[in-house]
Amino acid sequence: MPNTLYDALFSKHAGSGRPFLHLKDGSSISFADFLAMAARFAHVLKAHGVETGDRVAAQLQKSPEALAVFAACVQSGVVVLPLNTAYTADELDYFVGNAGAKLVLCDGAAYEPLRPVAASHGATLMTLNQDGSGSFAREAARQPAHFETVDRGPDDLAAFLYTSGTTGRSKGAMLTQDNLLSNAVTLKDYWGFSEDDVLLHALPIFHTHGLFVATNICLLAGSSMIFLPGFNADDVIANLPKATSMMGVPTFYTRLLDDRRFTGELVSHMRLFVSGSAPLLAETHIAFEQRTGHRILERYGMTETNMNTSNPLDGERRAGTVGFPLPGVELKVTSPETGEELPQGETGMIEVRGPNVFKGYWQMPEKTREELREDGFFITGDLGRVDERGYLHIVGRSKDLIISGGYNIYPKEVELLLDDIEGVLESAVIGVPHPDFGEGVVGVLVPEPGAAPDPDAVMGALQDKIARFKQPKRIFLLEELPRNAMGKVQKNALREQFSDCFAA
Ligand code: MCA
Ligand code: AMP
Repeated sequence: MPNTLYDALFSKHAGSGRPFLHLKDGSSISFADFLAMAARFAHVLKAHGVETGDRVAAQLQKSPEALAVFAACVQSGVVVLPLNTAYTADELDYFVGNAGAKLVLCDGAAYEPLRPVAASHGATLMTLNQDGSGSFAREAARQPAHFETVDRGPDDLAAFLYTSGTTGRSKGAMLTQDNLLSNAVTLKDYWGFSEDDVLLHALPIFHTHGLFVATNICLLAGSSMIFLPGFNADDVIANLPKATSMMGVPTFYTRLLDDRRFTGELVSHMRLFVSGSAPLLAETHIAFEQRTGHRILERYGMTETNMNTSNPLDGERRAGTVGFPLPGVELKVTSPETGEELPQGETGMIEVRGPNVFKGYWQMPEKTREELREDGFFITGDLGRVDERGYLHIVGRSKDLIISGGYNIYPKEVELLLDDIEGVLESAVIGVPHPDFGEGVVGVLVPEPGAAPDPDAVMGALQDKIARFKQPKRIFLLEELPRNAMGKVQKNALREQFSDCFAA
């Protein structure tokens, strides 16, 4: 039976003994073995009553098994909900409830905290550990290595990725099979991926970059991946000689440049370095070229749209730009006030349309209408301009968003929690330059009259509520927040005031 995404990414590798994943311990997993693992997982989903169109939430440490859960969901016609391993049980409670997940997969260490969460939403909870053990794996071991693929078409939902909003409430971006496939097809060609490629994969696999960009391109092209559990400079440097290409967030590249073992000689054989998810400073781009002779290829995307623009593979890769709209993607720059398209060269809101653009936010029609126009253009919240040679420059964001080490933090979500803490009258959360993460989160608090909140106690209060990467790395107390005549907090003034608090 046809299943658009499964057929394109997976089934064509049936029976292939070629290596797909090279693991840190030197072993590898072939395409055929990977597909067999996914098929066994698909049987377990079915055995637990997960049906076509149901949602499965997966908060898993990176492993071949975690990746096979994605494949199993696609093969079963199930919507997968990959979740950042840093999210707390409180955060999971919202995602599982909002998505109506039928099954939750977690690491053994998270089983106890997540038990009440799953129970309260009537979801089954099973474990799958990084070493491949756990209740889900145990059941899978008893299942056959073949699963009858469920019929799914291009417009059927494949994944929900949650993205926080400026109101502090996370929204489930609904991505169809074709959203994912069309983008992978475009990128594979645009970046020239083939069976000869070996991609060094050190990204997490619960976000677009590591899962849909890196992995789907490799599956489509038949490339293999050096599949590292995370970014660690020692492991990356040890494995680069075996790779042809690498994808990363800017922090990967600044960390490599900080390491004296990272030399031009080490990577002279490499074909391609790609950066995205956060702005790559022009100075990093230049330092990288000076050290290695390679120009990093920077591209721009979003959870809701997959990849929109890219610098070229052949042709000039311009530092400080994110390149051209990808084939099939329409891009315009509009007035944030009127929505009218602006003349070429002017700065405004970046809007995009194409097969890559998502279908809306799960059960949030109003939010969807605010950001996705009826004519199909998505209002990105990023401000940019297209230069005289057609390269897009991202010059800022109209949305109040911090990007730290490639992870997004919506200040409103953190401010709502800070405001609830005893002794805190109000708060402002800002991002300021950070030498490692690009931007670092800072919390500015105004105490209630007579109160003096202790920063350690404030941090303690956030501990179980939100992921560590969203928590302020520094807390400052002010008597009042700077406001403009309309009473709006002037975050620019705060960013200025605390701009060097992470200075190395
Ligand atoms: C870890 N910490 C962070 C971050 N990561 N804090 C802020 N921002 C972060 N990104 C915290 C840890 O909890 C720890 O806290 C402390 O910082 C130091 O951790 P460290 O060991 O240095 O971190 P790490 O484990 O080495 O991780 C850093 C990392 C990682 C490798 C840069 O964050 C990462 O893999 N980022 C990639 C994110 C990504 O894939 N984004 C793509 C999203 P403490 O010590 O206080 O406990 S998809 C997307 O954006 C779109 C679609 C796109 O265009 O791609
Ligand atoms: P997310 O919601 O996690 O998908 O993050 C998407 C946001 O990351 C975009 O709206 C941009 O603000 C930012 N982003 C992604 N790639 C780049 C890039 N190359 N340069 C600047 N910002 C980027």
